[in-house]
Amino acid sequence: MKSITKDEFMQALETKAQRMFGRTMRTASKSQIYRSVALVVRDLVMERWAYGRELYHESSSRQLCYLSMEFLMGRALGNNLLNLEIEDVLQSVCVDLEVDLEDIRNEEPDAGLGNGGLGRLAACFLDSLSTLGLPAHGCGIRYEYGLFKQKIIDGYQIELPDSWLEDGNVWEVAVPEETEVVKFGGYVERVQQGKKVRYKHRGYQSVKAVPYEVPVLGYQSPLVNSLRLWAARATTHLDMSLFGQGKYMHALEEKELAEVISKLLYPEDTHPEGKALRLKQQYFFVSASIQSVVRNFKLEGHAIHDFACKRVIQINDTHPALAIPELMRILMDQEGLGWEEAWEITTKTFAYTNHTVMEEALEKWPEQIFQELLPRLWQIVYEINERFCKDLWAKYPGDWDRIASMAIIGDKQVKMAHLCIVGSFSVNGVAQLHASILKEMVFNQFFQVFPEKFKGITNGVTFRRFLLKANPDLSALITEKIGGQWILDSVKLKEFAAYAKDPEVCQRVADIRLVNKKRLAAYILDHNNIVVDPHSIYDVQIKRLHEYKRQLLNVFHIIHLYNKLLENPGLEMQPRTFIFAAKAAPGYRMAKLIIKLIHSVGQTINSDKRINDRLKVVFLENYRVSLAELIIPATDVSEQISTAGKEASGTGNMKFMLNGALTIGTLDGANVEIEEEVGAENIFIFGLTSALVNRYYQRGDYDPLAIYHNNSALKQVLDQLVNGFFNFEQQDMFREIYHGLLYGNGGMADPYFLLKDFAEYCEAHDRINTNYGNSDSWWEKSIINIAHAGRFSSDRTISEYNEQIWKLNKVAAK
Ligand code: 26V
Repeated sequence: MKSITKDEFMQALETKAQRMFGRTMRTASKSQIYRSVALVVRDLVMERWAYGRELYHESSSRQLCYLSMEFLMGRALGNNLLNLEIEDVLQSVCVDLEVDLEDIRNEEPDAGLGNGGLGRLAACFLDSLSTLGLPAHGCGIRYEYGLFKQKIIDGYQIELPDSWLEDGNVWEVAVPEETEVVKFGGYVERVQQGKKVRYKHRGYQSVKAVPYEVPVLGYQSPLVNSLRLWAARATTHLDMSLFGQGKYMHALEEKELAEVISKLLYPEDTHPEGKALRLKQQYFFVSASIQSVVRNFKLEGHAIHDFACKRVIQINDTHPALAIPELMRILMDQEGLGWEEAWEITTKTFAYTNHTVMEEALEKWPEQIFQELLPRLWQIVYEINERFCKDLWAKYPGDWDRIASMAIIGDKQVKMAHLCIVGSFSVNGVAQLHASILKEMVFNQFFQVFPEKFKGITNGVTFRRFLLKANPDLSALITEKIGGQWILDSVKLKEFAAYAKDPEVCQRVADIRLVNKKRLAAYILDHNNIVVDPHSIYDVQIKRLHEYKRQLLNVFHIIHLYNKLLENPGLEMQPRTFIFAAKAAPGYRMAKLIIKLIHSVGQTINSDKRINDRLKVVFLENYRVSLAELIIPATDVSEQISTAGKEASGTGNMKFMLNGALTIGTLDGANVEIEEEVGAENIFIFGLTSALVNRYYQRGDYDPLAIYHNNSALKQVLDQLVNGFFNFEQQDMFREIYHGLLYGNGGMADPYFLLKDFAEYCEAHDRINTNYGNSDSWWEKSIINIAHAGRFSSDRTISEYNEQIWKLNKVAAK
């Protein structure tokens, strides 16, 4: 592959700055330098893309379309530099120019088109697909505003718009000639044509879907896949003659109404109401994607009957579920197929991944909204349901309860997960435990009918972004010791385990960590004005704020440590820095209150001179991919403490392990498999198992109040929530938390078992404290974690999806 020398890069950079901004490198602003650098890199990316696209089109392989409402891509510059293998070139250019490469990188806004794990997983998958040479493209929405920017004011979360496209996006290319039209509303006319019945959609409103493509490079791979993001545009141009008639404003409003569809990413709220626009978004991107997949398929000259041999479509959770009836519509209404054949093709095309067992997150759409917005799809879903219920009736005659609970339409709602299971040939969970829970509990009735569809494929993360790029010094050390093959063959990392007892290597891992910790300390000082000690244990919990993830349990332990230090100032304890970063959904009151509590506790502890800086609490605002890349390499202890059975997989847990952090966690999601890999002595496991959690739910005999009365340390912590300890002026501020745990706020008390797990959690932390004191064994454990992270590479995950579901052929270089 063609590369670029330092002199060529420098020359290209000067030319870009002159032509784009009328500046030399000496007079260009930071933002202009970033954009000039990005444009030079972009030229190289485009060359690869052109060539990679040819490979894609010439390949006779089946192609994958990965449909997702979210792609949490983060920044592109560093990743592209890495995949082009020109980081060193740019680094030396920067030295000559006397600019800091880090400063330049920080000019790029994150592409934050996702809420959390589900969106980031989609981004890791794209990386691995290109790296493995598998022909695929992602399809999603080009949100003008990504997930909100979080500001913390007086301990409260404030949401600001994330206008990430404001200064343009050098990494995308608009392809207006491949625009599709999406139709909403109206009614369906049944037309008899000879023997055939045709359905004509009439009186609809149409919206244009304009694709923007982003190249996805792989590591040492000639294939460049694409991410296609659809933007909504009004179909009619503004008619200036309306201006004279006083109708101009009305026309403007219509235009706005169409374009609002791709305006913003919905945060995943606890409150599902008022979300008709979200259904619109779903159909918008799904319809455009399926239309374009069928169009390109036909352009290749295939017969429609072969569709499922040549295409496979993965749906990322139920959000793109409308793709199933949409393909049915196209096959029947446009291609003229009958129901049976269309259904056969459809059910051989789709595969569905479930990402959560949380009841409130399983999507259901009110019948009426569905019917009004998508009249033709409603008919099709209705028919799918009728036929499915008929089949169930044949299998379970008279078992109405079972049929009612499995139906796709029921209680005046469309149950999207049921539609996905019935309309796909594959249903997968994202970790082994999660897959078992789907089979044995959440979707058990479906498992009994379609056992062959169910699979478990454990998530993974891209090692290129989260180790090679985020932690270059550790990567270099690993490569020095075992060679560079681990970058593409992650299982090779195991060879690093041979160095777990090597004092020199342990010391170097420790030194690298310290440098990363100092870098984070500087960021914390800069952003939070808090001084933290890089020699303290950095104990980190960064993820969306949810009650089931139990940030609150973490806070309780911190308060407990603080109480112990106050009681016994001579206590032997490693200095600790507890670091949080988390966004709460704007409508999720309890989550926001927990953020406030973290700040109040932090304020009290950080300013208490008595504890002599042995404890610090830091909340970093605006959690996002680029911030994760800074925090993870600096982490000693990774908090993965969800209520067992609730976290489908987790992927942060993998990123931390890969960077040598030790996990304190429950037997939940992929933590179970992390323990399998590293062994019980190299992870700090505590708490209820998911089986025990379920037993409590079933029996209804959980009694948090009894635990409160029996554990004086815990009682003290809980009482401090309501006695003004952390907020003297407003003593009742945190009463809702206290009340919910002891008596329940309307529902079950302490439904996530914080009180039950508290004692064991504290004991696990005590073990961490002792272990960190004995530094040899700490670094040995750390190295063992790194060495056994290979299983959690998204390359392994993608290989499994490909073997078990997609069956794509690797594209070879010419
Ligand atoms: C959404 C909601 C919305 C309403 C309130 C409760 C609730 C709970 C969870 C969710 C998450 C929806 C899907 C999701 O993001 N799942 C995450 O997917 C990751 C990738 O598979 C996985 O690692 C995480 O464990 C899982 O939470």
